[in-house]
Amino acid sequence: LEPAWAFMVRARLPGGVMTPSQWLAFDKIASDYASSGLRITTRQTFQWHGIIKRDLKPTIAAIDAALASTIAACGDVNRNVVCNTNPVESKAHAAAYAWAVRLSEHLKPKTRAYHELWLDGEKLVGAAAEAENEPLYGATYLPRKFKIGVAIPPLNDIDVFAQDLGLIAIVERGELVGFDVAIGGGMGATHGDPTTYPRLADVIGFVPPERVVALAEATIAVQRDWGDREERKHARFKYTIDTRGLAVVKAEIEKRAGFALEPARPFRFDHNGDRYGWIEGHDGRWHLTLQVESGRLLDGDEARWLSGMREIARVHTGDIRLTCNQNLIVANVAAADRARIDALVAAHGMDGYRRHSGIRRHAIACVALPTCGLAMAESERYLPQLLPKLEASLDRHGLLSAPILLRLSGCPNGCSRPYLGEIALVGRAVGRYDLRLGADFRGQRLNQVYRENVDEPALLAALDRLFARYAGDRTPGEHFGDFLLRAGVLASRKIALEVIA
Ligand code: SRM
Ligand code: SF4
Repeated sequence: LEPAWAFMVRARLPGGVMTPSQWLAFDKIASDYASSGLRITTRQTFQWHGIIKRDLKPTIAAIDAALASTIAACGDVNRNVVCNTNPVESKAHAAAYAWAVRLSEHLKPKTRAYHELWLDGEKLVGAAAEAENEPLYGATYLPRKFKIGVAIPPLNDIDVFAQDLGLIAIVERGELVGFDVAIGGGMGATHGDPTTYPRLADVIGFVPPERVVALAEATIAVQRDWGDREERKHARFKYTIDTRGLAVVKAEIEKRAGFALEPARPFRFDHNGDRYGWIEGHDGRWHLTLQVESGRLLDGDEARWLSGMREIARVHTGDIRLTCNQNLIVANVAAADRARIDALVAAHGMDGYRRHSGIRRHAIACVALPTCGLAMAESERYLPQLLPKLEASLDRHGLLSAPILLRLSGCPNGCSRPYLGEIALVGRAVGRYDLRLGADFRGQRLNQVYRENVDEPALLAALDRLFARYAGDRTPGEHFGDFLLRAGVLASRKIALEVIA
């Protein structure tokens, strides 16, 4: 007899887009096999927790039957390709999303072992097994995970500078003309080990769309061959770049791709959050963004997400999108159907975003305890306790509606991209966090440690004092992170946007 081992299963869902029938299939997996509903991740996909070992195969088969997969959602390969969820600015969104899907498909491992193991595919033996060929990843795959994201300015809702390979869509006269290429982003670090650190990607040039797949392949091949295979903590692409030098890595990518990058084109991001409520698209269809605290979809006292979204998916004719801020969008709704969707949202208490404070609207937290084996402190379960205390403090200073980016991570791996929070708590031990401050509102500047290893009373007291100063001394429209630098509370930092010729 073996213990009832429980697992986490993660789907690959490029760009976070799914049909209502896929939603219903994923929801059924949650009720049939998982312990805690559906969980939207910071990379636009779903996780299911608490899947008992004997249910792994039926769970993965059900995901496959819903025309999705778990392959490359984890592992030392290219992960879920994230893509801006902006459905409104122009047709360029559809074009950028199509490239994200193409990259995801092209860079997927080609092995048939996944089918053999999980989907009762034909067992590969003899010559068939020997003929298995992994053209990009080879026999030993990558030294470490690799992440690609596509952003469409002015929205940086995927945190493009946190990606190993960030692609910034350049749109001219409504058409996608190509992508600025940013390399070497990554969040993970280890407490007390200065050889590990969060790093923002550097912009190295521009590619037209038809070259982006070759560019991605060449970039991954450089990391495959040059990445550190001795020390796993030092194996991400960001360290390869810092060890070899940005210009050397750029030249090697160009050599392998067989073309030179063009000079980067100008772009500007406004913010890296989501836009809640209804927005009309360029084609007259409507898109409703709802805020899901920590991305956890359950039937709770205040919001009944599973029941509510089930009812919406049964009548909805458009699609549903997940965001990298752990939220969801009921997308492509005809004007005539808006009232029906609104009624279902209100009936199930899913319209909390309307009442949320500025900081609550911009808060994300990683999973951490109880399921994450690497957690040092609470994160998702702490957020609902912390927010009311921060809100009370902000309210005292007349700042309840001030938009402030808050990010919580239970350890320095940085799954909520905490180093890009204007305020961030990074777990050290149960009840203790590093308080980091001073990122910008656009995902272009890392924050800094303000207080190390503090408990809740200490971090609340420190923040209360800073909120008081911010309330009194901020300039119109000035964000909290920018204020802290201007006021000299933190050392000034450059915006990470190095462009090399
Ligand atoms: Fe993560 C490991 C959860 C996004 C950096 N991450 C983990 C594991 C699998 C723990 C483990 O290895 O045992 C966590 C599972 C917890 C659980 O119980 O579910 C976990 N990571 C998550 C998710 C679910 C956080 C969330 O609350 O949404 C996100 C799933 C994304 C997805 O759908 O693929 C998630 N992880 C991220 C991000 C953010 C991003 O990609 O935009 C990062 C920072 C970006 C980066 O990669 O640099 C991130 N996760 C890590 C790391 C540190 C990697 C490093 O370079 O050092 C680890 C640890 C590791 O890989 O060894 C990690
Ligand atoms: Fe777990 Fe750390 Fe990632 Fe949070 S940041 S989910 S605690 S690995």
